[in-house]
Amino acid sequence: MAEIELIQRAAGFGEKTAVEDWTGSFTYADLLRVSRFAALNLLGDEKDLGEKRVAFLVPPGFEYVALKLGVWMAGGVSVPLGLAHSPREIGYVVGDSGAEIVVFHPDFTQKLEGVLPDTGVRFQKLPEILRPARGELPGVSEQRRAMIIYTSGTTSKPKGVVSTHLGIKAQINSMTEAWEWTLEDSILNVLPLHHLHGTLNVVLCCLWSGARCVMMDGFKAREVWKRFKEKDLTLFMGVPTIYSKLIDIWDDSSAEERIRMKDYLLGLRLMVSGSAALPVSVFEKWKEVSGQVLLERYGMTETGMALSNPYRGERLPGRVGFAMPGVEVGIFDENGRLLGVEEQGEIRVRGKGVFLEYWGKPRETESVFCDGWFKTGDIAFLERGGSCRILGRESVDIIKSGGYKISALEIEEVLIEHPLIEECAVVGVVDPDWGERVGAALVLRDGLSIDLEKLRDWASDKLARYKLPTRLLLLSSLPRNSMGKVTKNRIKQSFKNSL
Ligand code: MCA
Ligand code: AMP
Repeated sequence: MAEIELIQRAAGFGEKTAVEDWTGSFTYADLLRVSRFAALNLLGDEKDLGEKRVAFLVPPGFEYVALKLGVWMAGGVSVPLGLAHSPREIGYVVGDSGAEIVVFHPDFTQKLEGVLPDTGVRFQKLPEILRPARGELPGVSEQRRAMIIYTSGTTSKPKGVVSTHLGIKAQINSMTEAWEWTLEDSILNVLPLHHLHGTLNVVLCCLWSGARCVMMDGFKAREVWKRFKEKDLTLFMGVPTIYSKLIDIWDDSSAEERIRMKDYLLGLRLMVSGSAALPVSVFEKWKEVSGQVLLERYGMTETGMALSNPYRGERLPGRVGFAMPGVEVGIFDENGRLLGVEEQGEIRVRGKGVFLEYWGKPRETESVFCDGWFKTGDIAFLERGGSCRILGRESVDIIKSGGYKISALEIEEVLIEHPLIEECAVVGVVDPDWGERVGAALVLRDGLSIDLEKLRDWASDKLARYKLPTRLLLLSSLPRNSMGKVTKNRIKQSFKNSL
C-alpha cells in the first residue's frame, strides 16, 4: 500500500519525544495514534479524502501537528490558515482553496462566524476531531498534492502554492542534509505555521529526523530567552526581526545577565536566519550576544530553500551562500540567458522541491516558469567565490516586513474603499528592525483629512494587523511617469526624506 515516507519514518521513532508544548510532552507513538484518530474522524464515512482540501485554524502545538499528519493520512490536502488574519482574509483562503472541511480551535470561533455562510463547508472543532476512532486508512501516493500555502505576490490577492508529498520530501531531504539534522536534535519553534519557514524548515524537518520540537504559542522575546535558559536545545530558526527583538532584551540586561544569556546559547549547534535579508549589523551583534555565527539562507514558498551559507565553513554576512543540495540555482538576464559571476540578474530555481502549481491558476503558473526554471523575481549576483548576494526585488509591489510577504496591491485595494480616499499607493519603507514597514501615500478627497490611527482602526477588520500601514504620507497627487503610471520609487524616496 502506498504510504507517505514521513509517516513511515515517524513510526520508527516510537517512544522518542516528538513534540513538547505548554500542555505536555508527546512521543512519536502518541503523535501517530492521535493523527490516525484525526484522519479517521476527517474521513467519516469516506474511504479516502482524495485530495479534498482541509483548512485549519489551529495554534501551533501538538494538536496542530497531529491534525496536519491526520489530513495527509486521510488523503487530504492541508491548507493552514493564518491566526492573525482577518475574517475576510480567512474567508478568501477557504473559498479560493475550495476547502470542504475547516477544522478550528474554539478560541477562533468568532473569526469564522459570518465569513463563511452556507458554502457547504463542514466545520470540525478541536479537540473533537482528535477523539478516538477505529477504521481503515487509505493508501496515499506521494505524487498527490499535500499542502497549499497562501503567499502574497504581485497580484492583489494571495495565491495558493501547491506542493506534492514528493516536493515536500525533496525540500526536507535538502535541508536535513545541508544542516545535518539528527535524531539528537531539539528545536524551538516560535514561527507561525501557515508559512513554509515554521511548518517545513522547523516542524517537518524535525519529524523526518526523529528530533524533538518544542513549540511556543508564538514569539515573545522574553519567553524565548527564558526557554533558552534550559539549555536543552540544539537548533533555532527565525526571521531577522526575531533576532533583533532578542537583541533588544539583551541590550536591556545587566552585565551579569548578559554573561548568563550567552552561556544559554553556547550549546546550540546551529542558529539560522531567513525569510528576509539579515542586516550585517544584526549578524555581528548576534555573534557578540550569543557567540553564534548565524547561518543565513534564502528561500521562497514556491521553491523551498534554495541557497544557504555552509553549515561547515565560513558564513559570510550579507550573503546567502550556495545552492542547497538537490537544488539548481542560476542567475539569468531578462532574455533568459544564464549569467556568469558578478553579473546582476534574476534568481531562477529548478529542482524537485519546486512547487507544482498555483491553485486554480494555470496561467499564472505558466507565466512564472521559463524552460523549467522558476522565476523568483529576486535580483542577485554571484560573487567570485560562488556565494550569492541578494540585491533586491523586481517588483515594488512586494513588501517584506518581519519575514511576512505583503502585497502592496492587496492593501491598496482595501484602502481605496475608504470614503475619504481618492487615490492611494502603498510601498515598503526601509526599517532597521522590520526590514520594511508598510507605508501608505494617500490623496484625499477635497478638504478632508485623516490620521494614521483612524485609518488603521478602519482597516483592522479587513486586513491582518501586520499589513496595516504604520507610515502615512498625505499628498496632493501621486507622482506619475509620462505613461501615467504611479512611480512608487519616488514615493519610497519621499517616505525616506520624511523620516
Ligand atoms: C507583527 N506585527 C507586524 C509584524 N508582526 N508588523 C509588521 N510586520 C510584521 N511581520 C505587528 C503586530 O500586529 C503588532 O501590531 C505589532 O507589530 C507588535 O507586535 P509584536 O507582538 O511586537 O510582534 P510579534 O508578534 O513579536 O511579531 C514579530 C515576528 C512576526 C515574530 C517577527 O512578525 C513573525 O512571526 N514573523 C515571521 C513570519 C514568517 O514566518 N515568515 C516566513 C514566510 P499592533 O500593535 O497594531 O497590534 S516563508 C518565507 O519567507 C520563505 C519560504 C523563507 O525564506 O522562509
Ligand atoms: P515568501 O514568498 O514569503 O516565501 O518569501 C520569499 C521571499 O523572501 C524571497 O523571494 C525573497 O525576496 C525573500 N527572502 C527570503 N530569504 C531571504 C534572504 N535570506 N535574504 C533576502 N531575501 C530573502
